[in-house]
Amino acid sequence: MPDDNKPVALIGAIQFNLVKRGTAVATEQTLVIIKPDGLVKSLTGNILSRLSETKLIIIGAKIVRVTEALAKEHYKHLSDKPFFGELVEYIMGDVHNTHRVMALIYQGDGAISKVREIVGDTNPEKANPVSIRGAYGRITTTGVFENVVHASSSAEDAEHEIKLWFKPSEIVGDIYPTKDVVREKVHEKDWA
Ligand code: IDP
Ligand code: MG
Repeated sequence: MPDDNKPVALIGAIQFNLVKRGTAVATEQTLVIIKPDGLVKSLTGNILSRLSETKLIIIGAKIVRVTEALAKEHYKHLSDKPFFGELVEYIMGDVHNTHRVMALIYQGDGAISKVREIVGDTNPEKANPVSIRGAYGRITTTGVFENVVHASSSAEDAEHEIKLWFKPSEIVGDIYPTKDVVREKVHEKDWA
């Protein structure tokens, strides 16, 4: 019996798997962020359940307090937009008075498009009503799309975003090349 999930080819860093009807689908990783509105609306469990329909696996997950620097880097492709300032405040949690987001990495065949499909269109009013954004997103009076979740939109974006949000040690598995670094005089909190 052939194993459908057995890797059949390695092309560069991308591993292709044989899936039914012989189609090649890349094993991908994608970054998902449950934005502050998703957390304050108590949608975390619902969103995770919806995403579990993909049968992808979670290889990293954490609650993050988003700094201004992280927010600006994450949305740097929109820095010339009139809503950029409000977008940064939104992802930092200033708008919803909660300074938390949940960041997750999903992995599996076609992960990027599978997650985007369930997440829905950027504009919550144009998104499929049964998608997460279509069901729970809204447009604010000032025009920002409060769309509950972020999901990477390409393999290039996913790699950049995963490296921005996660350290190698926070991810189960080796997804990108790493290097050993020795850091001296690093001050961090430990349990007292
Ligand atoms: P995406 O989140 O679907 O990948 P991007 O274009 O990368 O869409 O935009 C990032 C975020 O910026 C969106 O999720 C949304 O919150 C906000 N946004 C994008 N375009 C607009 C817009 O035209 N008006 C208001 N907010 C927007
Ligand atoms: Mg995007």
